[in-house]
Amino acid sequence: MKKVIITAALTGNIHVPSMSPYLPITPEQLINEAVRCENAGAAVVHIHARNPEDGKPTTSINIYKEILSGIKARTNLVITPTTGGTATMTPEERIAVVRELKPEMATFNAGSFNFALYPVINKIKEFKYPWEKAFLEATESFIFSNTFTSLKVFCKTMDEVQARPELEVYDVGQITNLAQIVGEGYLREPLYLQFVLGILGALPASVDHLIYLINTAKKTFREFQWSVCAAGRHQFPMGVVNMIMGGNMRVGLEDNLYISPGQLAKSSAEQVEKAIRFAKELGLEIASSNDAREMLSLKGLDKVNF
Ligand code: KMH
Ligand code: ZN
Repeated sequence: MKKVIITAALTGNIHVPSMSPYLPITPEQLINEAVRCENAGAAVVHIHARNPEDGKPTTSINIYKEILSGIKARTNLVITPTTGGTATMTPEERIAVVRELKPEMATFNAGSFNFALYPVINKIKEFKYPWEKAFLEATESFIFSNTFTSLKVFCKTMDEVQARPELEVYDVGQITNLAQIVGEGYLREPLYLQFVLGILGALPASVDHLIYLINTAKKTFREFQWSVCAAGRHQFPMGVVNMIMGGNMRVGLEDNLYISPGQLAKSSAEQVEKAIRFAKELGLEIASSNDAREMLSLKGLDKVNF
């Protein structure tokens, strides 16, 4: 029986600290959260770094190294750092975390699109840090750029360090992007797709959209595995349907700050526990991190550079 890989995305670079007191910011908080998520049954953690002083997303390789080596020292988790970078970074700068730290897996965003967060500004009563409001406002004119040129830069670097790309697909056209670079020999099957639903600027979260993405991928690729992550209240409905469809599930405070309507999650581990309860009720088995390594043909934690 296929086992289900549960990924925990711990903090992201979307939510600002004023949205939840439980959003982990410092390396220590992120490492402790990873330990909780492993104990709850997660196989993979997805990592963004933040400035420990004020929670502002950072691309500091030193802070990434501190977080990743701290998680490696206390868990056996597969660690997937982001290559999302920031609005002003070049592809080379965004992929530096992979070139330097040589992780087993890293994110790979499969196309360009508006990535807007500004509508949440009205929901935040008081901003804790001066950077937060401007950061959210800036997304009104933000295009998340992932051109074919930058996708190929990412492919080359991930190949060089044997990091598996976790292919973030936010819309159906990005499946065609991936097919194009597979066709040009930059990317090889079997692929690991992460369908990302509910981002303003890309595909809204709904069952028919999820099924449309899965079926389009089945028509396009011979061999792939997939997972889903969905923003906010869509996280569990999309995840459970996806597990029934034979896919995997991502949870975590990066994608959703709540454990149930109106109730903030105190930890991504609470969402991992809830996802595993659903999976078990569906009669599904949970993949350990070593199962995930086997299922995704990862190089192993002994071959990373942190
Ligand atoms: N933030 C999510 C919507 C990445 O980190 O590269 C998708 C994501 C992408 O996690
Ligand atoms: Zn991310």
